[in-house]
Amino acid sequence: MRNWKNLLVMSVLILGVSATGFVACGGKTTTGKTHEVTTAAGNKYSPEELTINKGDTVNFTLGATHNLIETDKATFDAKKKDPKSGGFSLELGKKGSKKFDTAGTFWFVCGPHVAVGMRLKITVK
Ligand SMILES: [Cu+2]
Repeated sequence: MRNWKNLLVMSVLILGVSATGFVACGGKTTTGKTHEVTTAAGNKYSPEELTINKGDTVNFTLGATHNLIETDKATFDAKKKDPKSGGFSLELGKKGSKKFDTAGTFWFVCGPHVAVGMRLKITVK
């Protein structure tokens, strides 16, 4: 009788752990790959250009003196920092991520260093 009880407790524990594992797995909706963008010496993003697939996510890790502002191509080309309306941005030294669900080209600049060319271009295929 005591052994049977232990078996029951064990079964419940095992089922509980399996159920938790299933939920953790099922809750993950990321289907694409994850890419990393950091900042590097010489006031640069690393990499400065990135090509990814629709559904991929980019993790950004910024050094303390760098931020990230999404802009449009004209602003990017002119080395200006006017933000794109509704665009993505990160403050100085922050971490963040963005999932890219639509194909196109996405333009980002660093506010303090865009004048010296600190820019990031992400192409989503
Ligand atoms: Cu910078």
